[in-house]
Amino acid sequence: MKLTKADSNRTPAHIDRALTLEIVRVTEHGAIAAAYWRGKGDEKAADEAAVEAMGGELAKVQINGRIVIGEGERDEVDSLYIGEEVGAGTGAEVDIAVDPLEGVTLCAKNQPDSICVLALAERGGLLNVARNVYMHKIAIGPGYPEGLVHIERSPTENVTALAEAKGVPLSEITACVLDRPRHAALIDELRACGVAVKLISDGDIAGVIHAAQTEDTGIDIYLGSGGAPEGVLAAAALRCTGGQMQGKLILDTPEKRDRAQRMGIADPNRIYEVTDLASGDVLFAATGVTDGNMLTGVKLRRDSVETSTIVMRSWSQTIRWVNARHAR
Ligand code: VTB
Repeated sequence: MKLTKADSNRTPAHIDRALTLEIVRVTEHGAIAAAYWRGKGDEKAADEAAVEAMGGELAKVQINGRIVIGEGERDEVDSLYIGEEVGAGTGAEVDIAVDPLEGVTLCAKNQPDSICVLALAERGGLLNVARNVYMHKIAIGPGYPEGLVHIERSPTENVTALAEAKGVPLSEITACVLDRPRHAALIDELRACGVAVKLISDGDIAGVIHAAQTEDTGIDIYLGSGGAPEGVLAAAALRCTGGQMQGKLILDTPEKRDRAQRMGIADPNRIYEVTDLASGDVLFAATGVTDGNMLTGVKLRRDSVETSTIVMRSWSQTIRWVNARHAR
């Protein structure tokens, strides 16, 4: 499927492209710090290490940055909290979403696809959501007609439409789903259609991105609910790779609805398209912590450390894989 620059996800360049390499440094540092905690069974220590390293590196970047998706609220965490001003304080006003260690459990168990993630957008470009909010998500890759799938249609209707558009039988469609009891009915329905289900134990930012890179991953569609912050970060990536995504927040308590309202969400039942979740010019970077489908994990060598990062820009729709060797 050819991705053209006319793709609707492309928007004017408002962000200095030199920041592309700057954000790579930030996710590289976060991933390296977390890598020392791979397989140690200590999720908290791994996460804290990534947060501290990312925060330190972010402080050097020439931006007036504001965290809109972070580690938690100001009174819960010391660093990378929602509303924190970050960056060197010179340069463009930008909003930043971070997930310093996406897949903390994967890292603590040294399992695949734990990554350090950051998205940077024009001020106001990223949907603001609290850490504890979940989101229903659906995503497919580029090259399909707009609206081919819809979050409020049944899984059967969506995979049937997708198989028809792709020109393959349902048995050749693969759906990626988080392996959770809440998805039991979804998984049963997909299997009843003959669809192959790739179950992931964690990490649905990577899950959504995989659905947009079908030729490499074999995954055609992402379905199910997961963290809303992860949904916004995944949308930022999809703005750069092309592809369609919809999200619907799960605001199931009065507290979550109140908090969402204070964060600017007027309609709790709104269906967000990818450009509502991440709008304007967007940069996205992710560095592998553990080896995964998308990225190689950090390699700790005797004299050096190697990292593997994917970094992308919505304006140019450039996707770069940056392999770096850092002196120890
Ligand atoms: C979701 C998913 C994340 O954790 O937030 C999940 O979006 C938590 O879901 O990618 P549960 O509360 O059901 O465990 C991740 O998988 C991060 O690890």
